[in-house]
Parts: sequence; structure tokens; C-alpha cells
Amino acid sequence: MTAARHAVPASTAATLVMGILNVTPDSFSDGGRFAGTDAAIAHAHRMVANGADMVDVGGESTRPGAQRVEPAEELQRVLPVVRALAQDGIKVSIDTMRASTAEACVVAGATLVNDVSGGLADRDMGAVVAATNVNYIAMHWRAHSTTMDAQDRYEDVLREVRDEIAARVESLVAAGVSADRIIVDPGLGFSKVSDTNWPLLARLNEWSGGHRVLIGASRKRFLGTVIARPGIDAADPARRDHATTAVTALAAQAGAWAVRVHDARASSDAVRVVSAWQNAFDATR
Ligand code: PMM
Repeated sequence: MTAARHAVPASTAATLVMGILNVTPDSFSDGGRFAGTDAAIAHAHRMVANGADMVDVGGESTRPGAQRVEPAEELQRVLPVVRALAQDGIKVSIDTMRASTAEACVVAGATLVNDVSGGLADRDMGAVVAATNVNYIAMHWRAHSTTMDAQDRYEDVLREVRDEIAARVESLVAAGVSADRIIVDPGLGFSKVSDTNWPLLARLNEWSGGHRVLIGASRKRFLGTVIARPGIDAADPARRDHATTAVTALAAQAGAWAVRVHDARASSDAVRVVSAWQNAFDATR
């Protein structure tokens, strides 16, 4: 064995784990559980203790069929939580389609704006993000939750998602957002009710345009479809956690920048396993 094979490998950065904190009464898997400020803050701390690198705070459910909440209501739900977590030194992402909510939460300490509409829902989003130094997640999105399932028509899902994300990136850059601050996301389950989710996972590099990638598969319906079999109640979102962890491992192996998950511990463990595996591969080349 040569000396080089014993050297500490120059591994690429490990995939980050983003813990989901829905401060909502109606999200599809955890709606109502962390709707109060104190319960939300306590849950965020639990996720960080379990390995979450950051916490994504959302005050508006985007489950299929969900109605929009008023801007003041959304802000009232998220702002005290964002402020408290940022003060506690936790890296906070704000999950919102509204520029005004994003702006207030960045002032309160959020360092990442997670916009499921990629800037389509609020024309002011690009300018607000451009005026800050935060990173911005542009998710592939076609329509609000009430109608999104009807927008699941693709001739070539990889090409169409790539082109639609590229158009969002172009518009954000035109608004002044620097391209290297944009993270892209395929929007699993958003206008993707059928098998269209899987090619996007299997071929991250073919639609991401070279940007960092966030994957949000946690507990989603398409995982339930895959794991359903006699005796397995895959209709319950929480029963999809093992499948979620498998996606985390594969996304980490494929070089995803981060995964957005409910069960931070399981995904954090999975990321560590992938890093150990990759490091051993590199060290024995
Ligand atoms: N999914 C949901 C909400 N926000 N944000 C990003 N960037 N990507 C996603 O896939 C995503 C998201 C819906 O899931 P939830 O109700 O469990 O939060």
C-alpha cells in the first residue's frame, strides 16, 4: 500500500440536514403539533440536538389543497420562533412565498429564504433577497396548493423542470440576486403526483444547472406509493420515515447540498454513514 492510500482524504462537504418546523395547524404530517411558539422552539432544539444543521420555519401549509393564510397571520406564527431560534444560535431558514415575511424574518435573524414558488408567487421576492446577503432556495413550482395536482403534465420531466428552474434563476439574477446564492430544489410532490418524482431524484445533475441542490422528500406521498404492501399502512405519513432516510442516503451519495426532513436524527445518521463510506472509498483508491 502506498503512503497516499493512508492519507486523510479530501472529502467533499457532507450533505446538510434541514429540520422541518411547521408552525401551522394543518401541514400534512405534523400540522398542529408545533403550532404554539414554545412547542415550536422546543422541537427545533430537539432537532438540532439530533443532528439538524439548520431549521426551516414555516407558517403556511403547502399540502395539496391547502388554502393560503393571511400575511399577518403567517408572520405572527413564524416571527417569534425565528427570532428566538436565531438568538439561540441556530441557523434558521424561513419557508415562505411572501417577500414581506422573508424580509421581516431575515431582519429577525434568518439566514436562508426557502421559497417553494421560486419567486413566482410574489414578484417582490427577488428584490428583497437581492437586498440581503442570505441564500435563497428556488423550488420548482407551477401553481398554488389548491390547483397544483392538476399541473402534473410533463412530456419530459427532466427537461421541463430544468428549463422552468433556469427561467426562475434568470429572473432572480435579473432582480440582483447573485447566482451562487441560489440553491435549487425539484419540488417533490408539487405538481408531481405520479412517477415524475423519481427521475428528478435519480438524475440530480440533469436539471440542477450546476447549482447546489436541496431535496425535500420527507414523508411524501410518492414514498408511500413505493413502500405500500399488505400489512404496511403507508397512508400514514410518519410511516414513511425509513423510506425518507433511504432517500437521504442516496441524495447524499449523489452530492445533494441538503435534505429537508422531519426526522433529523435518522437523516443525520444516514449522512454520516455516506461520508464514512465515501471517505473509505477515497482513501483506498
Ligand atoms: N416541501 C414542503 C414544504 N416546503 N420546501 C422546499 N424547499 N422543498 C420541499 O420539498 C418542501 C418545502 C411540504 O412539506 P411539509 O408540509 O412537510 O413541510
